[in-house]
Amino acid sequence: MRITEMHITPIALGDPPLLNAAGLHAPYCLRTVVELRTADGLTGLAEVPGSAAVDAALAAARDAVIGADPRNWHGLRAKVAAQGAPETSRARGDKPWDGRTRVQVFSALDVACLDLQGKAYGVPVAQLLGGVVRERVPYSAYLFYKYEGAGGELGFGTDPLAAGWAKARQAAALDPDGVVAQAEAMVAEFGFRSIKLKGGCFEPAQEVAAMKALRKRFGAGVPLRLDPNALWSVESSIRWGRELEGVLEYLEDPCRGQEGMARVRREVKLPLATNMCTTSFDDLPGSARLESEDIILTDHHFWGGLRSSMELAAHCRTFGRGVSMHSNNHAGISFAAMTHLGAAMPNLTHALDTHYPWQWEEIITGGRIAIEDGSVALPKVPGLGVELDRAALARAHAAYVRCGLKERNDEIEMRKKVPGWKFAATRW
Ligand code: GKR
Ligand code: MG
Repeated sequence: MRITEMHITPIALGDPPLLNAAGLHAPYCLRTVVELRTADGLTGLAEVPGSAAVDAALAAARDAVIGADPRNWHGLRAKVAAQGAPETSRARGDKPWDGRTRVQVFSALDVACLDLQGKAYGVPVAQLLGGVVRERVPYSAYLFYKYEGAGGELGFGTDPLAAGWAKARQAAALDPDGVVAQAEAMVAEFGFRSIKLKGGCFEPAQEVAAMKALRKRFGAGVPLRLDPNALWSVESSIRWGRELEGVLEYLEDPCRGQEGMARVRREVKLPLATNMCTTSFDDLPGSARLESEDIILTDHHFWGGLRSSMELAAHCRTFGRGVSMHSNNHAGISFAAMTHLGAAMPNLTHALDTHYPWQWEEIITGGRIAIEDGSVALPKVPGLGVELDRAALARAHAAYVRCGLKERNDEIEMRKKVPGWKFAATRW
């Protein structure tokens, strides 16, 4: 089995004006679709967060990929790794998302090769990851503070005919009442059984009030999480973390760095989760030594693929960490890959994050993947279980060309609303 073609297609999908620690989501989120074709006519798919830099890094790996056997992951991985210096966690940057590119190349190739292998052997990817431990994978409602309006061609406009969750997705949510209304609509539509709020947007007091309002509305049976994306100082994290004891199932990245997180963890009786202080294998010795978190949120796009995420899960088992999953905006190929990983991870301790409800377009055949009772059914067909809708892919690529965005920059978008706004690595 030999890979004979590699196709890299940047796409843009509509995204509402969601607020976060680094500013405001643009009307489009960028993704890149990778297709690997073999001489015997199979196609393996993957999707990664899009940027011109990621696309260039993928293109640079093409020579190593063409001619490779997708069944020999170690061989292909080593060939690509030999093309450049290893990328450590320092290259991640201080934004909520991960700025590295090579980990995403490994991720795209790992997922597409697994899709090819699954198709060749006639088994779902989850089986190649060690077997299916759950047929349905639980996800969490992911709430955002937001301005009114939708994204994409609509920009900040709204569709007056929208109803149900589509209508709620356009509504503003800027205070505790708005957050609770958003949660009610999202939970009613998708049946989520746990709720996360993206924080780091307003003063801690306001975000803590929103969590308490959610608790009051949904009760202790619905686990809650708050993620200020490390915008709080260690002192604020201790002060506001104590306020949230007994309210949250976990507090995610209240402050920056493993030392800071470890201090907060000693002072506050609340589990801490991270996708910011322990983000790659070179962070693991520090995590074990300092005990910086209770739960590590893997993300196959940033940990180098599904197989690497399984390696991380083994570390979590050894060092007594819970494991769950981080997300960014994504489409159906990533959603399928996340679901296979969630289905195969024996020690998954919490429902996974997903931004999927915020998007409405799709690039796979059959349209949007169904989230029911807060979970997604593992596809029972060979590989990832998704195929490209060529017309939809072409539309999403045309949107990429038209929108002119080449990387995610929430600061620029935020300045359109709040002139002069600047990202601060620690704000409160
Ligand atoms: O989509 O705005 C967002 C989030 O802030 C995202 O970029 C983060 O990476 O979801 C993420 C997180 O859990 O930190
Ligand atoms: Mg996070």
